[in-house]
Amino acid sequence: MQPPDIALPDTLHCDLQDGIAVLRLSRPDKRNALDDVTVRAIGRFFADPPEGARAVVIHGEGDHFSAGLDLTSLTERDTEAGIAHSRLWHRAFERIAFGDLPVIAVLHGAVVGGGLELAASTHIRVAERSAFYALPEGSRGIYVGGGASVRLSRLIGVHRMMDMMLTGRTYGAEEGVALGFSQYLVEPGEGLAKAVALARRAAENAPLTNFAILHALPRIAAADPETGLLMESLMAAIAQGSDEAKARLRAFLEKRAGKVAHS
Ligand code: 1HE
Repeated sequence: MQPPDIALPDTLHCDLQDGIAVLRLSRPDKRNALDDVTVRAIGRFFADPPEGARAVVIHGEGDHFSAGLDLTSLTERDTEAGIAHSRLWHRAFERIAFGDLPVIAVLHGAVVGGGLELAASTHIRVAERSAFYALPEGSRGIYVGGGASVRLSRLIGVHRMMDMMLTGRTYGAEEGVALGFSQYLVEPGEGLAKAVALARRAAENAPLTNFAILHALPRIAAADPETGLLMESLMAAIAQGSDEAKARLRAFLEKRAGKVAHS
């Protein structure tokens, strides 16, 4: 394990393990509630990830992934400061969603409010059976501000999100995997190892392919179909033209590369 080459606050820790940066929310006494310092540091981390990192895993210390926004910071904030605060979260999470590296979240315990928004900005989510999802903003008299209206509504559907906010409905890990909150469901304590294994796999892809997956795919999916199909053709041609693609295709044709296998 190597220490990262960037300064982090006490609420965040990072280890670099063979090209995988493992970022830990580290404020378990407050259930990894996210204050401004932490959100800003998350933004800086993903804008400039540790040298040598090829994928990132993010997880939470203690019994919960994250209790969301640090509610102690909210009582004094006026409307103008509220907009700036939400935009701070947007900038930080945009750097996760549209950064240079695949990001995999390990979810356990409470994944609520801003914690769920953080999870929704990652590319792959691995849920342990203890994970549960909620948007308590409805009952706290506030509104989501960390991107859930855009990202979570796309993952689980606008009306499911409406229900969560209007009625306080929560979802558990098992139903969550069927509904799009996570792509994987694992036993308690197995999430980190699973996420690191997935990160290693993603890190083996050609960098240009990962660029296309992280940057082109979500934009194509959000575009009108005609524009999306054109963007897909352009991206496909760019990827195919790379030396790495040619080398990988040659390796397959010469029987030096693995076959697709279902396990
Ligand atoms: C907190 C926070 C927090 C806990 N801000 N301090 N988020 C929420 O509305 C969720 C609020 N939290 C909870 O519902 C529960 O804490 C949990 C279900 C997450 C965990 O329960 P539990 O029994 O393990 O912990 P606890 O005893 O409730 O909390 C332990 C301590 O953490 C306690 O402080 P202490 O000084 O009394 O020990 C809690 O006050 C503190 N704590 N959660 C501040 N969120 C960009 S906009 C996003 C908008 C939102 O995210 S709204 C959702 C906010």
